[in-house]
Amino acid sequence: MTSPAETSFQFRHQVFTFHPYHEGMVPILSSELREHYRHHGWLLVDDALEISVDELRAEVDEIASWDESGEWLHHFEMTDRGRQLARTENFTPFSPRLRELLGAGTISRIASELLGEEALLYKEKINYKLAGGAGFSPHQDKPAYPFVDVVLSVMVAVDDATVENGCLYVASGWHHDLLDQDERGCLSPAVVEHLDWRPAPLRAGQTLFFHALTPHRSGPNSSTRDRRALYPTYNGVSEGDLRDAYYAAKIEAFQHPDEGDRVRLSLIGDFEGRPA
Ligand SMILES: O=C(O)CCC(=O)C(=O)O
Repeated sequence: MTSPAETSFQFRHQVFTFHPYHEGMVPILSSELREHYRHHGWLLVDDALEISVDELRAEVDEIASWDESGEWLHHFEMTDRGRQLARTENFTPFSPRLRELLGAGTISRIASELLGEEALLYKEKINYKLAGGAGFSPHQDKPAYPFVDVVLSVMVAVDDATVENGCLYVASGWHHDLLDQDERGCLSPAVVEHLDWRPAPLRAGQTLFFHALTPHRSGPNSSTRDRRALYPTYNGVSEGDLRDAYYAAKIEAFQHPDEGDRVRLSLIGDFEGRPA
């Protein structure tokens, strides 16, 4: 394992254009920004969103209001404030706006540049982390993603993400290998202790691109305001369109009810919320 490198979240990139991705076209990201991602395993971008934060919030509010009869997947957690929505996934088939935003917009174009080939949407989720909502144990995303080798995780901040309301903490420069895991598929205590964790606060509308091997964690929302975030995940076209296979595997794995003290949101046991 190599040691973590410089970790400040100081890189910004203004993006105003919208184009589908074709190999050989003029890149959005400078070589310096691509090199930053390669070195640190993450890249923060200011203006990858083609819609305003208010429009994004309206879409997220709409999805949160959907009932439980559809093919989208709502997941709930029990909090001191009662039963709350923790996550919705598989919503792009039913939200044309977010389907276009995540499937054909600047976010997917930047994802293509970071993957080095056309990016396909592997899965998508909204983590609500409403006031009182739980955090996520230290983990790498990759063990939760079957059928695929190279994956890019993305967080689009719907609300400001702060230390108080449960922003991500990231360990820079550790995105080359799968690290030692515990029985839940999260990072083992020895690895957690060893890594240099830095908070990654985001303003609403900012986008954090991070390698699916980049170690990250987040605390609970101890504030009185919600901290929602949209998480599209991409793989390169050379590995195929795996979205249907991913959701089929997830639905199959979720046939069994939750056991133990944590509600399951993922194929690994990273979420610390209680069963609802
Ligand atoms: O939204 C968060 O606070 C962390 C989410 C996360 O790490 C995950 O969903 O894998």
